[in-house]
Amino acid sequence: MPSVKPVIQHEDDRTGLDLETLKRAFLDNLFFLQGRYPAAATKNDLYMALAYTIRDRCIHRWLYSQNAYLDSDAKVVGYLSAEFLMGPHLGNNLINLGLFEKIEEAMEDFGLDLKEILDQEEEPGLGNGGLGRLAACYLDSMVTQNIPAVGYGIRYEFGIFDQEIKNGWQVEITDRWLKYGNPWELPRIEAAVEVKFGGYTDKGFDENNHYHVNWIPSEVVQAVPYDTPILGYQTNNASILRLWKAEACESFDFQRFNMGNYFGAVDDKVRSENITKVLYPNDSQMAGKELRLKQQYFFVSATLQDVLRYHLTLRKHPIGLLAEKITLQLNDTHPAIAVPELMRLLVDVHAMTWDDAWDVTKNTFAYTNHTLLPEALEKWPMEMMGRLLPRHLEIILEINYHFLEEVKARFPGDIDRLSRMSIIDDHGEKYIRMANLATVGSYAVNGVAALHTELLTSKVLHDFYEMWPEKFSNKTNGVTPRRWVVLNNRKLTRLITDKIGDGWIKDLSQLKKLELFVGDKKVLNSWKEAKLAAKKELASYIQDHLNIRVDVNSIFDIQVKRIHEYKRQHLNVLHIVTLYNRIKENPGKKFVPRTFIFGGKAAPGYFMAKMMIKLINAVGEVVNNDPVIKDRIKVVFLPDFNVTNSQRVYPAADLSEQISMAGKEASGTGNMKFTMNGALTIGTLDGANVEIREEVGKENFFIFGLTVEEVQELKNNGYNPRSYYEENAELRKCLDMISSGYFSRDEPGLFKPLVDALLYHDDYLLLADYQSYIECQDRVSEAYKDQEVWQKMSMLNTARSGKFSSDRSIQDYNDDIWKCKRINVSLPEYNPHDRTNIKLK
Ligand code: 26Q
Repeated sequence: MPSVKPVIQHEDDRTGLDLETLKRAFLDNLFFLQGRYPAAATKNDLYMALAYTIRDRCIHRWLYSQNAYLDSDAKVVGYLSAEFLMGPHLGNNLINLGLFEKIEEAMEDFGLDLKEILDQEEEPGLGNGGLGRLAACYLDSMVTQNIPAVGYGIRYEFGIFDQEIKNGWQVEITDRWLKYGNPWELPRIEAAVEVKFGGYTDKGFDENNHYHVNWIPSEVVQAVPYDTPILGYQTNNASILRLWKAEACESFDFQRFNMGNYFGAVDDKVRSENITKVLYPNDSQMAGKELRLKQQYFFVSATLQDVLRYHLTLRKHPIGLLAEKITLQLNDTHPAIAVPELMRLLVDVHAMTWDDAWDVTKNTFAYTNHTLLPEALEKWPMEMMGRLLPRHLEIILEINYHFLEEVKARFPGDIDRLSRMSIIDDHGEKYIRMANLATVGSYAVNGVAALHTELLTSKVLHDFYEMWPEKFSNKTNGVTPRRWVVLNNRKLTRLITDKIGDGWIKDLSQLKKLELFVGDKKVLNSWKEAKLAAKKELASYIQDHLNIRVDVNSIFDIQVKRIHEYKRQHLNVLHIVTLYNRIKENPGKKFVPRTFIFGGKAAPGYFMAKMMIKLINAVGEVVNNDPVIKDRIKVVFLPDFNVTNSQRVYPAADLSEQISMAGKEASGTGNMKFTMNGALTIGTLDGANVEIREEVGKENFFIFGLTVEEVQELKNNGYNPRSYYEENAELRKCLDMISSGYFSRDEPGLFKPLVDALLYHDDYLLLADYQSYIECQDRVSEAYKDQEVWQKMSMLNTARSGKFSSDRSIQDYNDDIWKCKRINVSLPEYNPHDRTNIKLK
């Protein structure tokens, strides 16, 4: 790198936004924080230096925002989530600060490529998929809309595993995201709190003759908060994500050490730290692991202590005012143990009466449900709860007692209803039903898409809906256009801004203005160019990483999401095999070429999902190398689908696969990212697909398959998958080939269990939806032939995607549930000699 000319300092190095200031700050950080001369800097040094440069600007905004929150005394949202799938911070912060282009230029001046530096960042993969990513999008939108908010979660040392593909199979590799350090977080050792586990409760009367329960734990663990500043787009407001790490209470148990039990002492330390070691890699499946319950209670207890300290000590409010000043949103039932924990704190620690405490508690929490799958609804064995959290079990039983009294009064004599609504499931081994607990303990309950909420209130939580209809509402999910369009699709962003200005980035409904241009051939052509450019980038990534050559003029047909039977990646495979057979039978016929792209992780213990990955790769191996196919079909499995990798996928898609069995996908959010980036959707009437179709117009959406009602009817009448197999020759041929080893020559019986599951159970109705899917795909290919019409449809998809901004979702949450006042944060110039404008309370 060339040396920089000395410049006269007129801006503060840590907060200034001029090109020269930023360059100077970058070099200073490289020298003083990384200890490097530019000539010796590694890529990681360059990344760290730039990250610290940007972090300073984040911290500036965050400290002033905190101050503004305290001054205004406004109601604050705590967003409680066991997962935050943030993705890389640097690029996103550059976008939100409006510095992306300037930093690109600064790096260019040094002879550096910003892209390469951005690629250095190891993303914090602290989530499984949709639910975790939703929490991240919601933080972005809450901050952007100046709603005072804090995200609370767990600082897993190992996030979601990295996926490698070996011989077509998924292999899991430990995610060591902290290996090179994390420049975005600030540990707050002094704000650590203690979390208790186990032991027993002691009951009696205190000196004032008040009944009092004392919990004597058998284990105490430290919770240390790590804070990451979160910026909004074009606002001075900044917030934090506070993640808790478990540490041993004392770094060493000296008593044991003195008694000569060195290993016993170290054991305790290891046991404590285990609590936040690893994220459970399950989605849509409940695994009743004790450590998982410990994780949940650990972060919830630390969070509530933190919240109460803020409320009582920092803001000096009376405890009874908690619900007016703070609202706690539960991201699914994972943090639902917060309900009895708050009761415990109010009654046992703050000496409130049960009734007063219950009043505060049920007005503090709001609960979002993300699933209808019965196997995914959380329930914990009562025995385990009693052993780990004896006081909480007592409180849960008391909550349940009072609640069932209320039900009895409302519905006298309805024994079945009592048993359905009870927080305790006592059919055999007793369980705590966390969804029931969360519903009873919250003032608002919502589903994540219109159809999902409809099914929630009419089925899964119907009894609760009958009791408290006013508690329930729908809040359709959304995704942040800052990361999912502005950052990951620079070309499209420039094109859109060129035509309609940049107001759409903060108000996505303004994309509607694009409709004015659908008749403009020049614009349509630029639209096509932007898509083609993104396809070329993805194609070269595929070439470089997987050594597969794909045709950028083919339809990029993409299904990226967790691998699960209900999401039906294997239905997509049946389409591929169908096309393969058609070409083989008629090699000379004209055919619209397709590139099938898959990505996604399977839960490590989910045998069938792992088999589906192997099947995709096995079919790819045959199809990609068959000379008769002549490159007309390619199948690509992108390994290690995560936020980073996904960002080059959405912009490149022509077709978005959203093909879950109707009634199973609560919402989906990938579907929204594709739509914003101009992909057309082939989808069932499931989750938010219903609303996407409504918005973009049914003529711009490829719909197929059974509806929720038809699924129900078919199942009620005794579904027989074999009859579809027998009656459909094309389908039969596909299944026979897979089953008999056509795609697994070395191991002919390999896929038989997968095909048998379809022939004998087919819980997700692939065979019933096959014909409708194939016909719909034929319409897609036909439509793609007329590129002008296709580009118009693509543009209309983007133009009409405004509803799916997480800004709209957050507005809905705030208007109907949280009712927080927005705060205007001013950002006085930081002056190191005059800090009187920062009050430390
Ligand atoms: C539960 C117990 C023990 C271990 C793990 C879990 C666990 C972890 C993660 C259960 C579920 C999840 C994640 C669920 C999830 O991502 N659901 C998705 O949420 C999205 C956001 O609302 C929706 O769009 C998707 O439809 C839904 O599947």
